[in-house]
Amino acid sequence: MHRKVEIPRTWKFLTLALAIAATNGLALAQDVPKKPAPADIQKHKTSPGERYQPSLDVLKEQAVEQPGTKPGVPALSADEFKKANQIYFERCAGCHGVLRKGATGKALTPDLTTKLGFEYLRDFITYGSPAGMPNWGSSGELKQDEIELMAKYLLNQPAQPPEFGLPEIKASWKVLAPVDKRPTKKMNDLDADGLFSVTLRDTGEIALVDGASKKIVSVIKTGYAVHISRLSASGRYLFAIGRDGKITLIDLWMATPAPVAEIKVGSEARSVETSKFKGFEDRYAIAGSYWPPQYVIMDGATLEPMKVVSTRGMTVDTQEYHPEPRVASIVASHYNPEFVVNIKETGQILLVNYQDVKNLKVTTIEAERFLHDGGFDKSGRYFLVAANARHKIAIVDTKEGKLVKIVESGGQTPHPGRGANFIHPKFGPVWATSHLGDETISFIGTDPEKNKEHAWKVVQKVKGQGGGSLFIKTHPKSKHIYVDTPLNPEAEISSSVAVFAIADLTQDKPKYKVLPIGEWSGIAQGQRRVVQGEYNKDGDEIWFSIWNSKSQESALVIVDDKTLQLKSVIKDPRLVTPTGKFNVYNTRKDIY
Ligand code: DHE
Repeated sequence: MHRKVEIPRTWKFLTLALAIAATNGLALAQDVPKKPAPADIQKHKTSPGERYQPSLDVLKEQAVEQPGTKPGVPALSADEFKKANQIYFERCAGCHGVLRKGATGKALTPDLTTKLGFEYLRDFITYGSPAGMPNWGSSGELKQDEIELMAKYLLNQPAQPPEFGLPEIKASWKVLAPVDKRPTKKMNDLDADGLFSVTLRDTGEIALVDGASKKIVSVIKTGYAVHISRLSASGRYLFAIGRDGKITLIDLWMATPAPVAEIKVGSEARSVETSKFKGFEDRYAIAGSYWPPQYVIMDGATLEPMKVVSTRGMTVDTQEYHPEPRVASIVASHYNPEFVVNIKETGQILLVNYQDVKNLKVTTIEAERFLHDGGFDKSGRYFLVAANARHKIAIVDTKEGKLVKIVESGGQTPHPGRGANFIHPKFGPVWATSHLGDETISFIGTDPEKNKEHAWKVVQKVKGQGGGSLFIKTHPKSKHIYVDTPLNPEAEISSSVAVFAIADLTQDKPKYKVLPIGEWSGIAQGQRRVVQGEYNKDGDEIWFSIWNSKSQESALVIVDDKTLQLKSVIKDPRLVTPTGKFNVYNTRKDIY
């Protein structure tokens, strides 16, 4: 059952990027035959790792000024320009950058594209490349006229979406309930720590689900295609961020939890976090944007924007200027009054000290390019983050404010989510990641005190069901590790999870059990992708989302962690496209 993954064109959940494989440093001019032979075309299906690229769905809807056309370059009408922009931001910008100056993919600026010419670009977009560029034309995803339009578009000057500075951010800021009008004590009898905030991706909402009764407490409107939820240190405030950069601040003390403030921090965003260091609990919030490339520090109770900081700067390796390095994951240090901000394209990890926001001190740690997601080790001191397109994990000591090490992850395109921490029977405390590009699950030693010989090394690699994994999960009270595979093209694999018994990891090739979560949901339609396990507060249940399309039925499936049996299924017409789930207690305490 260990299969390398090639994901088919039919994957419609995520709009996909025009992927030139960054990892291979693919150069248009060198690799692409003008008229590829049909045999070649068959070969280049891209891997989930290459296809799991940002889709700038919000920017695609935004009006962008059309640059003038230079002599000798085919002119585009206003309608053509608008359509080309939509295609570009939805499918291409994730790899090639908003400004076409390159991100994980190559630059496509007119100085380069005009050398290649219209016919070359048209054929390249049509047939793609075995090294990773999707064959948009021969796969039928783009029509002939759309391909020709894109070839012309690439010969023209890039569009420049507007910046989003403090005036725009401030104009979007709304306090719906001022602090002095909010409750002074908890006004409901909900077990707040037991709640789950469930992302309802395609309706732009979160559902608050009670952990004990499994009933939906409320469904709250948030930003577009809401991405993640995070909790304030006290557990009172819940922050949800949409892809459109809108943050919704929800007060869990209200009789019925409801939004008390909202703000938009950029045009495209994915991450939000709040201050957790002793003495600063709940005081500040931070959010990072993909566009414009910046982070914003806000007041934790009102979201009042205090400081906007650009992330434009030099790449860690070649030390060249990058005009749009996106902000990927952000975590709040427990050891210092700092946020750990991961800058994707430059590979710099910023420790942003919020003690004095006016005189902001930022420590810039050289890490590795293409930082994406990550989490703390068991002690909460070390932060491990995947440089996914480089197949590496960078480790930071948040106490000393230093890079510890960068290690090969041991597989293709690590994607840990926040990772999973447990005590390995042979190697002591480890942090685990699964991979998008293959079936590898890697365990990295995290205890430099008592298990020094294993610290910061991949101590063991085991094989799961296949590639296309996004999230791995365990809990301090659990004896199991769960690995999802929602992006695996095999329906059977994407609708189930693999579970390893921690005790079995003494074996060289430990076996895993497959839980048919999709089947357990009782839903017959759709691909029933099973995504992101999340434990309840007590650590005796793990919840999975059945992520179908918007028009199909979805569900939450709850597994008894001890017996690995189905415990319950939550179905409700309001549960549309559930993806991430965030238990209040585990999220605020960084338990994973
Ligand atoms: Fe995510 C976390 C970016 C697609 C579900 N996602 C993150 C984080 C980033 C990110 C930077 C870390 C936030 C943090 O910790 O501060 N995600 C991106 C993308 O750029 C990408 C690849 C494409 C895009 O255009 O957004 C992408 N992500 C997805 C999905 O398609 C998923 C599966 C479904 C969805 O809801 O969109 C998805 N991402 C998640 C989830 C987390 C996440 C559930 C939080 C995991 C956790 O345990 O903390």
